[in-house]
Amino acid sequence: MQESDASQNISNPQPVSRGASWFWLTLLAITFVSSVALIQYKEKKPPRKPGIGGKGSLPGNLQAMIKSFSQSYGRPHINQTVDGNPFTIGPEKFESGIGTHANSKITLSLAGRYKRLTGMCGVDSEAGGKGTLIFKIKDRDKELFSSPLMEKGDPAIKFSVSVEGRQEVELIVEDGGDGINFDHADWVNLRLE
Ligand SMILES: [Ca+2]
Repeated sequence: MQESDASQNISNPQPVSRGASWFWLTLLAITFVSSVALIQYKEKKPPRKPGIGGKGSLPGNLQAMIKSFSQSYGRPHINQTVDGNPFTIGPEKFESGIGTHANSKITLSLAGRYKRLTGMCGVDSEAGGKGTLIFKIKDRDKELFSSPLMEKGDPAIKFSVSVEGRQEVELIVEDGGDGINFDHADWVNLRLE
């Protein structure tokens, strides 16, 4: 009886075997697709110049247009203040932007592809003392925007400047004439159109 049962199992193995094959093939396919998706996700990390901190990306991949930067304290952060915190300017919170510190110059390479740069700027509240700043947007010697002297607690100021035909613009933060102590500066809600 035992021999007969065994031969029966061997002579007709297809239904069980085929089902198992499909299961393993499906599992293999899911694993492969998941691995490829994971690799692509990792490779899609937003392009950013080495030395810039922060997290995520800016609208239009603007962080990839940062050609060079310099500042007197710390380093620029994407979507964070210079100290790595969420943005707070006066009474408002912001999620998107570049956190920096006077004296600061961030050069954006636009390659003549955009008409307008809009956004807001202000002194971040994270510093212990009262920062004082002036924000400017320039194309070398040509000044496109200048804020009044801004202090910690002041609401953010909006700007909208024509950048039509310009190859580069510089986001500049000056110390307001009294040194750079507590001069935590935020460029927020930046958009290129
Ligand atoms: Ca200052």
